[in-house]
Amino acid sequence: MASNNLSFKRTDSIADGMPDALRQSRYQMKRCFQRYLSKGKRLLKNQQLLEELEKALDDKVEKEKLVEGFLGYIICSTPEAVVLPPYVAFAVRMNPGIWEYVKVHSDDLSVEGITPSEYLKFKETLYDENWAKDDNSLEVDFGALDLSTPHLTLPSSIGNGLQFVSKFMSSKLGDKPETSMKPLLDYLLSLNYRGEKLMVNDIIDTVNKLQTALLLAEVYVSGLPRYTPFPKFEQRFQEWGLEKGWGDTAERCKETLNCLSEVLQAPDPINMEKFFSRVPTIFNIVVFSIHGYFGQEKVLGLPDTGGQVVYILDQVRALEEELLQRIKQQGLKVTPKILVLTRLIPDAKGTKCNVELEPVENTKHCSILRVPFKTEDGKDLRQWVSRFDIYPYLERYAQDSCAKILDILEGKPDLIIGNYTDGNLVASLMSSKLGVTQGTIAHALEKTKYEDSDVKWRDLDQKYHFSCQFTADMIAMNTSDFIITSTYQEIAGSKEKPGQYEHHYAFTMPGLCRYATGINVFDPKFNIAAPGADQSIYFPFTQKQKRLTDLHPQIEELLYSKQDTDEHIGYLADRNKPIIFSMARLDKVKNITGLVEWYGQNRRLRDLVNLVVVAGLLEASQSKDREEIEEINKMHNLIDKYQLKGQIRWIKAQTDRVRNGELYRCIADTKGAFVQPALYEAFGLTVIEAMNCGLTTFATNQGGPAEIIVDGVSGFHINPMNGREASNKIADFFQKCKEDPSYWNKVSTAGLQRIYECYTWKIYATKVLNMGSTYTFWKTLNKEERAAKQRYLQMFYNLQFRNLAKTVPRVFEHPPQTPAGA
Ligand code: UDP
Ligand code: LCN
Repeated sequence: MASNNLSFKRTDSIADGMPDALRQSRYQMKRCFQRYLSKGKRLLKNQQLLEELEKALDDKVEKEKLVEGFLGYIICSTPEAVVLPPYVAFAVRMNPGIWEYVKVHSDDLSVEGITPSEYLKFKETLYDENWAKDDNSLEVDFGALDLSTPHLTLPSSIGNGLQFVSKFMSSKLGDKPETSMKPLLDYLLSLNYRGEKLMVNDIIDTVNKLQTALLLAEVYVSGLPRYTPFPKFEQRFQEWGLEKGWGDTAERCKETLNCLSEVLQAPDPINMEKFFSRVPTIFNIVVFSIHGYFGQEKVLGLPDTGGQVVYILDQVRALEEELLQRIKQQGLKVTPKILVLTRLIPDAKGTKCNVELEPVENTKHCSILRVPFKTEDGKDLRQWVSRFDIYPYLERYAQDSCAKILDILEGKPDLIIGNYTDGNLVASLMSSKLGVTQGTIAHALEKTKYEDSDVKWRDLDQKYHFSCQFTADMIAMNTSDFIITSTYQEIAGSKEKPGQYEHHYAFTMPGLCRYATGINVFDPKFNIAAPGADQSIYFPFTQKQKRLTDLHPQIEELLYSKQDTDEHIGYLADRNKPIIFSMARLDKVKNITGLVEWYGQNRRLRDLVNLVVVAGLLEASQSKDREEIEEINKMHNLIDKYQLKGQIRWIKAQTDRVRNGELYRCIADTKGAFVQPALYEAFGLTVIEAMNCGLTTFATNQGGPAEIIVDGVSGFHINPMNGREASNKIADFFQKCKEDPSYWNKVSTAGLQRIYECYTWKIYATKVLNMGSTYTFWKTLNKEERAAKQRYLQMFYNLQFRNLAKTVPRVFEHPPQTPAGA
């Protein structure tokens, strides 16, 4: 719409630039505002704002000028506006993360900049006027407690918190080394493993002494053969005040000593980051993933149980590997431990979710620890609980799991990582109590999945308990020392669309709480660390010697047998055609039925390829999940309506990951493609699984996949809102492959390259452990302000969250609801 070559400066504030622009098009804009006001009080979304603007302009040339100019640009950049005659209040998003609020008087077109809080009050008036007008309505401003935290300023840097923190620390600590480096010395002095000192001991009590010791030690180790093991010179180190942890060999020690000397002399971000990647801070980690069925087999596809489980099992394996390597290089003999805390479900539905302690396969030091929820009278709660109804159990769960963890680890963990709202809240409670560094991960933030779920919270609360969920999310985001996200878009979206976290910047739940600042995406706590896929399972189809040929007869049956069974329906009459394949939970948002419909409607695509989908259950009578039942019925109707039998195979959810890996490869053998058609996907593990197998991938442009794939290079984006366009794009690809078979290989290879460069667990684990050690130091730098914020958060938890959690019925009093889908 609006051109990028506008004459005004983008840095000008809207409140400054808008009056002139309105004056220049006064006549048209008055008409436009009349249209905005014509239906009285209301919330206008971007599309409506633009439509009304277009309708208000009749002269074609004028229209183009205006739409291409500053006003057009502002309106294009306004996700929503509140009409409260005679005013229209605009929430303008000029760039990712950057919002400005203005109100315009529709009579004289005067413009006034307003605060987020004022804007939110405007908005609340539409839903709860008395509350909006009440001066004493609950308003929370977490930003007011972050005043001395430095913030990033460039939208392009959002998500690079770690680098920013290293840069900031370099300049801050560089001021007057003797005093400004004292916190770093204190941090080093605090390092220990079970009470045994690491890196430095109490002989070193000033920065000067530290510098001297480093110098002496470096000269000494430089004279030793490179591979001299640390114990050979440990005693000399201790005499200088240095303990173990610098390295396993003379050479490694020398590098670490030199790195710290450089930092002390004149800090620079590169040495700073390098030093923190070597400091022995993290040995024991606790990961919370509470809801759903957390297990290693037969769980995927059960209610509330999807990618989060896969992510965490792979994550802890990768963290263990990285920890072991680091501990060895640090010259320590420490055994790390990683505990995944989940709920123990006595009625485990044939899974191992009723087992208290279970080792994680292919690891030596990772276990799943299951702690039960308690009923009000202290008994173990037997049944699964939907993630939407989980809130009354969490506080007690935090206490019970804390006791178990301290017992098993024989002390505190060094890092606590939460997952999703429930895990993050419990992680916050525990990290505050124990004073341990905390990281949070969201997988999906529920607020963004449902339009206007904040202002309309009352309508949805009985079913989803968003009052609890959004409050818990706010507490966790603000308590956490760092936030791990899978993509940039998860934090700050794109030029066109706000990100999931960005949606929590300023928002309101009328009648409950107004968040004047919820979370600011320019906070340096945000970090992108994308997950990978287990490369021992998801490897390229071309690695012939590794292929699981034993499984081929089963996969052959799964794909091509002609009979319907309990496991699959439909068949593929022409097996010479490539297969387009999809696999997901049978939730609405995954849009598997959308894909079947696109395929049904596109004759050209049907002629070119077959369709295979792995999704959910095959019979509505077998499912207890409301959404899944609807989707199952829809699938059957579509297969009949478009007479797809002979071209489609619908296979029920598959829980064997190893076989699924081979299945992706067998689809690649047909020179087919993976299609991920979701209406919205937070990240999309299946996308990287398919790409790891060398299978060309088409994935939704709504959410994480848009960032994983470079469109037209390493795969393709499809727009799930435009099925015809999407199915034609897939058909064009297969047409082109027919004409030039090398094209398929080109895209497949580029997909693999993209994965190896950006989406591996090794990259992930390195980043996350660096976050652990750096933020553990970072949080010591402005202790007082943090302590004040912590107090505020504790009060908020106590006065707000606890009361909300009490309003959620406990499931043993009321039968559990089936979930609406994860
Ligand atoms: N999955 C599976 N069987 C199924 C459906 C999905 O094993 O029938 C796996 C899939 O391979 C992936 C995970 O479940 O590892 C789904 O993760 P994704 O991020 O795609 O979606 P989520 O379910 O977390 O929304
Ligand atoms: C949950 C989701 O919905 C997916 O988009 C992610 O890939 C998965 O969790 C793992 O983070």
